[in-house]
Amino acid sequence: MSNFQSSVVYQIYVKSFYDSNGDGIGDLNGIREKLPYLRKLGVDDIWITPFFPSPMHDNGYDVSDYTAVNPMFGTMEDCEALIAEADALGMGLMFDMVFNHTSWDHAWFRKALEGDPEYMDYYIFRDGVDGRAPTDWIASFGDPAWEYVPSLNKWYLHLFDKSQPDLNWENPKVREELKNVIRFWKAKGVRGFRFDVLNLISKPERFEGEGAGHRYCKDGRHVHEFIRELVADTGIETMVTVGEMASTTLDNCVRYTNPQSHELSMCFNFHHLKVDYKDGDKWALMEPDLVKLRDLFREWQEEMARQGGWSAVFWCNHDQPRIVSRFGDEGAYWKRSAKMLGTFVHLLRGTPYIYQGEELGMTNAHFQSIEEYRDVEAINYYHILLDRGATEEQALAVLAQRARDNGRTPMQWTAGDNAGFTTGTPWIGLPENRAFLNAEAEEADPDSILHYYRNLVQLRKDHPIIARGDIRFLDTGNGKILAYERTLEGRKLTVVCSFSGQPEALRLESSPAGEALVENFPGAVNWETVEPYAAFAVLE
Ligand code: TEU
Ligand code: CA
Repeated sequence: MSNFQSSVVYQIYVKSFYDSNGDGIGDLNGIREKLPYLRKLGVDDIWITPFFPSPMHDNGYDVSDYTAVNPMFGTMEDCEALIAEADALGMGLMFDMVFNHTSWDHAWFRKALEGDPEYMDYYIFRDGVDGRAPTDWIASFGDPAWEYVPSLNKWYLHLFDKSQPDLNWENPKVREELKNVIRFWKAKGVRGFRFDVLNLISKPERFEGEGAGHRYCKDGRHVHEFIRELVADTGIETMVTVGEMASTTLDNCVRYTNPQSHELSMCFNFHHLKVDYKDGDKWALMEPDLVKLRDLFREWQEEMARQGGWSAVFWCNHDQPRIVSRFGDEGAYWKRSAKMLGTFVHLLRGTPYIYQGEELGMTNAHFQSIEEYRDVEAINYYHILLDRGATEEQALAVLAQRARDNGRTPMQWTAGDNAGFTTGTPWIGLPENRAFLNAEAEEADPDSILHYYRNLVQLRKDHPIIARGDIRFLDTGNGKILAYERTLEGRKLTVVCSFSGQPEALRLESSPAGEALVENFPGAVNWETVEPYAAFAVLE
């Protein structure tokens, strides 16, 4: 049992967490000031999104210097102090390594644009075909995935924004440069790393085909070899490492995370967060398919356990809308549904991640105009939807549910101006519910989502069955009720979660006896009729 298998990780989107100097932008010293809050929540590790120098076209996921601190977020001294203070409180920091691509402002890419052949080979430059791009690939943010450089008469690949040229991992010099970045931050005392879109780094031998470019690059031909080499040569196998794996497969995730592979501690996959994508299209709305959600969790949880893999389990991050708005309820059942969603994830097999504000039940942004949006992906797709014939109202209705900005509004600390996030003007707006939805108010309310999340984190430490137990999903006779059982050394934990806003009939093969280990409201336990958004777990 490695530490990370009984840990809980908290994700901080640095730009929106807490602003310590009144410029409207979250920063490293803001995180330092809130370490006691995180300590009280009980989390073990803290993943901080990139705070390295960047032109911020993709809010820091476009890095121009991997071993420095963006002055917008603070200084290297602030960073070193943050590492030391977190460590003194028993929490480890995980920094976010964006190794699939750099910013076009990175010195390596500037030299490539000057025609330096050594640095052109750090990236993926190709000749066009009959004056056109090498392939008709589309990047994740909706643009063509190749950008033409007239001075070189070449095209470069970018699976994301054109300001994010993909690195050529086939080049051993690139791999060595990135290992040096890991060595630099490891020497500073971080406890682990999150690797951005790590399963896209190994590109195909030939570039062909059309459509979403990442489809041709995911889980590429050398990806496992490259990860093993990076881990071995930097000695990070004993650290906490998590790979973000876009559109990956179960077999690959077993390979990425089974200790015998000597690759990563765990990985994120996103299939469960696409059950409300109509025909697989993020920008086409559909009610969540809960039967598909159950089947995905059943397959991934049971197979990862059977094959010795390890998953990061989560609902939210800085790319996703807020889960209580997505799979829960913002109205009468706001508090109860937020607690249900937390219960479902925190009692699963795997390492749970809490995204900033999730522990408060923070909701989507409810922006009313395109001017309120900040994210390159959302703004691109707003115009793409209009080009496809949507009205402004229709396009805004899609963004209101799908834009990544929904997860990037400032953390709500108090009921005061800007929810206590900043004394300045926040870089992005906030929803109206901060009057009651804030850490200070929830600290004072023993029945709050915050107190409930603290208890969920503590349960993992008190009951080994949660961290170490096997898992089996149960047939509930009802597609809106998800249930599973954890077993360890003769003990059994039965977890029942209703994703429905109505009372629902439950038909389990047996009705466990025993007291509720946790329930999201008094009297939630009922083995015949489950109340709206009820969640409970019974330990025998
Ligand atoms: O995200 C990659 C990724 O899969 C998301 O962009 C996702 O595909 C998209 O948001 C769903 O519509 C990582 C980072 O988490 C993200 O913030 C960056 O924009 C992206 O990589 C490029 O670095
Ligand atoms: Ca600031």
